[in-house]
Amino acid sequence: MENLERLIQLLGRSQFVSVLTGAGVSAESGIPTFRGKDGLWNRYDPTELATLEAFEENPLMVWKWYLWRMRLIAKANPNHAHTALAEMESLFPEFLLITQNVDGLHRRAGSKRFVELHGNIFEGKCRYCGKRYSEEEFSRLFPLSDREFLKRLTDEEFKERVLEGLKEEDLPKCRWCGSFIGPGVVWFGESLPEDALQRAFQVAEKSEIFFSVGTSAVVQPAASLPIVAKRNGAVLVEINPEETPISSYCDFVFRDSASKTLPSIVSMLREHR
Ligand code: BV8
Ligand code: ZN
Repeated sequence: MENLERLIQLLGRSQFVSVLTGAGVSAESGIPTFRGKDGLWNRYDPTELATLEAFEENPLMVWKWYLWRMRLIAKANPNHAHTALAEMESLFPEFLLITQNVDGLHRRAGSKRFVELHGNIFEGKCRYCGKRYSEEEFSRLFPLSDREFLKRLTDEEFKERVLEGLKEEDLPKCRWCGSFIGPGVVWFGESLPEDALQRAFQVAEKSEIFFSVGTSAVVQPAASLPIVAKRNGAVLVEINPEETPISSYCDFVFRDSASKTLPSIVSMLREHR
């Protein structure tokens, strides 16, 4: 317990705090992590499927995988970790949430001060002419991708309509160049959104306390953020039930779930203030 006490003392004196989140934060909302054991398609390796090569090779298979994930996300709700982070941002003059997640749950939990390093799964992106499609535009162009529609589909209907019924000619085509539109996420081998990445590194350099929550800290360049923070004098905090490559650099390690640890940090901090 004294670990938590010490961290609360430090947080009480800090102006500038930032948090990096990964799939582990959404695990308890029922969204499978990348390297987790559950999930229908876990026999595929995301670094295989979440690539332009896979999409060019087999756009139908890639879209089926994404629609399967989008439906899980549409049916999911933010958990206590997301709500704690949304509260946390109002406790510090300078705060930024940097997420690798593409599920939009931080936004739904009420977070305002955040950047999405790897995009948003409900948006569309044409990799050939660069045209972007907002969630609203894209769900009109590709009704199967509509959050409300997906949410209502039973497993049976999803299997019929998508896994078995979806044909390549049903896939969304770009209004500008006619190519297949892909999901609005950053695939392996694709560069991250410049502004979000730049902001994330600037914040990592200035943070007094940097949290790494629910991430295996292997995917670059996001995984360098905790190290950059530490090198610039930040106190590094990891919240993850498992060991990661950055654990040994951390000043505080909470080997526990985010949905337990974050709410206790936030409630103790509120009392402390
Ligand atoms: C780029 C969107 C180049 C897609 C994602 C060799 C060495 C080093 C780097 C590379 C290399 N080969 C290739 C690279 C680069 C590559 C990379 O890092 N590969 C890794 C696999 C080695 N990176 C890229 O390709 C990036 N782009 O480098 O471009 C470039 C440069 C200039 C110009 C042009 C090109 C792009 C990376 C982004 C890829 N897209 N997502 C989609 O979602 O479909 S990454 C994907 O992984 C997700 O965004 C995810 O968030 C992210 C990281 O995974 P985690 O979030 O950490 O999730 P994971 O499952 O791994 O871990 C979950 C953790 O939670 C676990 O630790 C678990 O213990 C914990 N947990 C579980 N339950 C809980 C919990 N924690 C707390 N509470 C719980 N309840
Ligand atoms: Zn296009």
